Amino acid sequence: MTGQANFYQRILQALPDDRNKTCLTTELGRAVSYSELVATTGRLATRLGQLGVRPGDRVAVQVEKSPEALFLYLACLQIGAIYLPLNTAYTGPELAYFFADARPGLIVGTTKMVPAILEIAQGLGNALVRTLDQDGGGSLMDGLASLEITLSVLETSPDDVAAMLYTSGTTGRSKGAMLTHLGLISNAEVLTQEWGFTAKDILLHTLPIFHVHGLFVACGCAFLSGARMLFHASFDAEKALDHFAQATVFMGVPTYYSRLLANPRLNASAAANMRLFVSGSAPLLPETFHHFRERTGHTILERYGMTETGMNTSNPLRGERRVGTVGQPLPGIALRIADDTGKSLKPGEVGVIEVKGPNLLKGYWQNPEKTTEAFRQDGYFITGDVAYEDPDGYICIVGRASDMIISGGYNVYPKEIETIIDEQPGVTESAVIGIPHPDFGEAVIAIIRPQNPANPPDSALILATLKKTLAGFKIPKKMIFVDDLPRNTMGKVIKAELRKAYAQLLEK
Ligand code: MLC
Ligand code: AMP
Repeated sequence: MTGQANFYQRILQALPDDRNKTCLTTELGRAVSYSELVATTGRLATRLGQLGVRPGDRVAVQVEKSPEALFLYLACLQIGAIYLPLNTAYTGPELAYFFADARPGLIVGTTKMVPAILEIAQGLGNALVRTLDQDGGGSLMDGLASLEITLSVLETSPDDVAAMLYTSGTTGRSKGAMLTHLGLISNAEVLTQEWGFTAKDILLHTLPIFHVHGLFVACGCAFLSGARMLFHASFDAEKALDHFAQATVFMGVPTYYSRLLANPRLNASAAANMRLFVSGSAPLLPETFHHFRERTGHTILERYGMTETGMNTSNPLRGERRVGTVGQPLPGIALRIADDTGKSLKPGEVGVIEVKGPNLLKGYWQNPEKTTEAFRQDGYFITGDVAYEDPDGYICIVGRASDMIISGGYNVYPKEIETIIDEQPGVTESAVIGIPHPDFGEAVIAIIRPQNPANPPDSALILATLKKTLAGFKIPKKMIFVDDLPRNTMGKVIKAELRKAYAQLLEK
């Protein structure tokens, strides 16, 4: 860890001396140099200042992946504004919640989403709205090329907030996890080091850049090592394979690996130039791990993290990458498997993962109660992930304390979906669960108890209502009507029983 507090300053420090070098290439063949990165970031920082964005202001961004979207993130860091990226799948009602909670000074959206955004912004006292499209156009960029470049980077304190990402944690509505400059710097430094990134690397970047994985982990390692990125707008197995021969590192959620495995082009010669495949954000199935090794000769390196903490553990670059484990705590991060009082358990005993280190969030935005609940007195953060430590110190995750579902690497909170279904005419109650799915790892399904089992409500109507309100990845892949739901003696629905009963529903 260096003395630099502003993450962008730390990135600038790591850039190669030759700024004409290519920093990233898009799938359309556009090459972006480091000098373009610095210049456009500086101009965007100036533009943000002109628009009245000040240090600590939130800049909410729901745009498609592009080099400009990345520069906007860096520009926010540069001026000490808080970058708030949002999944492009979020609907108007979802955005309304985030905007009302975060009160951004500036909202940047795509031209397509802006009518909906403007409507919400009006209700919030006319927050400023600008557009940024995937081709780099939009009102945010108007006249940008002629702006004088601002080169200064705000000197922030290590615990100043750099970014805010919404996550629901175990219960309730989404909370804004405030991530500090120190948190982002320390995590990017440790990963760059542990995974052996150098300026010789070429990272095939196909992840979205509105989450920790694609933005902080992948881009962080590339920026701090000077590795070039092959920047794909989204993950497509065919297109990814087109670029395998040029790349040395690939990062993805397990769904990316199962989709690659489903493609006959994946073999040892296709992956011959690669030195490292990293997986995370959801459990990697042992069968995916083994099939990938058989087909390519590469052993996927699995790591574990979360929005609130960045990365906590990793299998080793050198040494055994143990299947079914997420490796060992990263340097500088203390990890314990604890009972429900926070007391450390012995190896082999199952408890909740608690972590402590410079990587931790500062707290939840304007939510001191949830912040207090999430931390132990001694500073450990309670992740809610249930695990044990094997005799060699490798961490094996066996479940989650909450009934959160991870579908294709996106978290889904059943309560959010159940609340809407339960409000529909003819519905008494519902239980939303995750069941095994060959593509997404887990898929969302809804088990619904209708008021009149002989005449259940129209599932198409329920689906249509859900689609108006929720992002597509949260929409149940199946809805099942039942006469009753299994309950414990307290009257609570036993979801484990439902998960068991429907486990095979979507398997091939
Ligand atoms: C899209 N769909 C999904 C889905 N993604 N359904 C369930 N789960 C998902 N993850 C649905 C859409 O709503 C749509 O439905 C249909 O699939 C086609 O949409 P698409 O956008 O064309 O899908 P596709 O491009 O195939 O996207 C799938 C995916 C994507 C797996 C490539 O979801 C993805 O990139 N996931 C990565 C998520 C990620 O980066 N997670 C990191 C979080 S950070 P319909 O019905 O409209 O057709 C984190 C911390 C850590 O967790 O440790 O890293
Ligand atoms: P998010 O809130 O989107 O950051 O998701 C974080 C959650 O993803 C963690 O709390 C874990 O439940 C899960 N997760 C991340 N990486 C892994 C992994 N390698 N194996 C199992 N679960 C993981």
